[in-house]
Amino acid sequence: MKQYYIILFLLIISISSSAQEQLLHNVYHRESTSLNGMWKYIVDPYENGFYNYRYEPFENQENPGKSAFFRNAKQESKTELLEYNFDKSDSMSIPGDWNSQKEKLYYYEGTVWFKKSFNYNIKKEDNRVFIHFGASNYETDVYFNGKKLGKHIGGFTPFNFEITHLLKEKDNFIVVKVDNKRKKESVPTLNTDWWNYGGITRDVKLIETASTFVSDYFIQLDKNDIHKINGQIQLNGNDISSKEVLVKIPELKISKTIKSDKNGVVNFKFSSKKIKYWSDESPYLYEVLVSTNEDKIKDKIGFRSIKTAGSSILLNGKKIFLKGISIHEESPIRGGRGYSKEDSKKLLNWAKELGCNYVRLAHYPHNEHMVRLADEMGILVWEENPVYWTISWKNKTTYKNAKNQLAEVISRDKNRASVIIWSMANETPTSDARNIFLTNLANFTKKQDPTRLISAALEQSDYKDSKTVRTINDDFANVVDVLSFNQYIGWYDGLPKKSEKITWKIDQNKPVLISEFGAGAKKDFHADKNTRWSEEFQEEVYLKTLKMLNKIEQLQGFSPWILVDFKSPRRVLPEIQDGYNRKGLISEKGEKKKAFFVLQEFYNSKK
Ligand code: GCB
Repeated sequence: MKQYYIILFLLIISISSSAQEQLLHNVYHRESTSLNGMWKYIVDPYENGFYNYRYEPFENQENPGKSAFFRNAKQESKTELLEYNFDKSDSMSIPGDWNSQKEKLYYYEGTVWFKKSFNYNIKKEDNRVFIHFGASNYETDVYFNGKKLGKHIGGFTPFNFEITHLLKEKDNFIVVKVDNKRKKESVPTLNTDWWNYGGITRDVKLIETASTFVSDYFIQLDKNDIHKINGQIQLNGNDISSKEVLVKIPELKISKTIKSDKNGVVNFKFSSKKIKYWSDESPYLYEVLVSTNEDKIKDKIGFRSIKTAGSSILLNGKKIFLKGISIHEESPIRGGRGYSKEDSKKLLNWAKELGCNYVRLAHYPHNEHMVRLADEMGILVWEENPVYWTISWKNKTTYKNAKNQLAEVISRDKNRASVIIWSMANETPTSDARNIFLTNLANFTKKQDPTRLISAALEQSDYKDSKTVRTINDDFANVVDVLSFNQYIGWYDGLPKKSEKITWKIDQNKPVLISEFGAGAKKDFHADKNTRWSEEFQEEVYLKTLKMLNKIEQLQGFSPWILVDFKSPRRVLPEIQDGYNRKGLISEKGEKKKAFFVLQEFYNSKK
């Protein structure tokens, strides 16, 4: 008999949004069935599936979860009035944004309804089944077999719902409403410099678990003792108290059975003098197994420490210079939103070829393949919350939303050794309200994950009245562990030679990481180094900027803007931009520009 379990435990490590259930960790190593493939869709710009003709939602207290399109309605009699039919509608590929799949939806921002049908045979009678979305942009309402499961807000983080109690063997159907309308109070807000790809943009899976199972764990090196591994495990189900949980790291000869507390939580500390530490030079991953009598989950986890000391960044106690590049999540293979392992591999291979040991994943959480591959390839990672430019700093719902998106990415990636920095925001104008907002986010992050560093891409300004000295004058600089800022001298700010005159006076005794610099260039447009948009101009900006920034005493790394040209509706200059931000070192067709080799040489010669 299938059972309906109410999830009632305290959320200790990862916190999911109020609207949906606790996130299942490590979905790529669980028993699962992919729902990727062709999904039916209905474009609904006026949201007739959601609101009646008085613009009142069909869904209300008497009718929770009701909408006009929530059923997989079929015309059953000649007289029935039905004004939609999923099965006769067009299909598109999921995962995948609608803008790059359907020409008519290229600029579309609004609601699209999706439907997928499937049969399912449960593997064991008391097992449970969840539906898991890697991401969907931006607001997502999920209905299953005619019942609403819940809603998720945020375009770049995972969410899941339990469907055990509604699942049948035949003819299940899932209906999903996805709305990517930009809104002032959203995170991000109305204005960004990237394409607002809509749709179910990452993998969709059914995950089958035992009735009580290991839903989450956080296993990392102790921040202050590199011979200790700390862990916390969370069980989920109605039999979570005093349960025996076995944790094994076979290669370290660790194997220990520990009993859970009444909340289904297991805490442990292991000591070992034999740990091979994960690093960019030697990205060693250990097989870690967590099991109960009914459940077993496996992961590959690297152990490393990351700290700052004065202006240094220390990886496993050793100073490291971060040779990085910024990356947007666009597919270098198909164009549009990236989601696959192949997309990630191509991007990270280019970063490696450039000489990078570090990437900034801008400006929102990228898909899980990216960080898992970074773990394998030995690439350090900066992950970022989409608090970008202007946000409604005083709006409580906006804060809750930003915090929830951050909680979800921390929950997903907390066991990835590659991830060393959580970035709170990008280029946000200073004000009291903004400082409070970001400081609260930073405090929350430290609580969720005390093992990693906090940063944000800040802005620079003139030092006092000087026209040639620059500084960072921002109260949030006191909160971050790593002081990062974007600067565009030579592009938005004068011509390349301006950087010869600029010096930097940075008073904070913290590591400085330049989160952005760059210039636009159209691949194969050649001219002299003073001609905008030429590869030579971009090359000159790189040469001059690297020289200027390299003199900053606290400098510990760079992530120039950006690896590949990317789509942005702000970039409309015909024959040059044609809808692309051209600051890539590589064109969208995969061709390297001259500046690629300047940075490559710099990184190859940098110790
Ligand atoms: C920035 C932003 C980035 C833009 C870039 C640009 O400072 O952080 O999102 O794309 O400048 O190209 O203007």
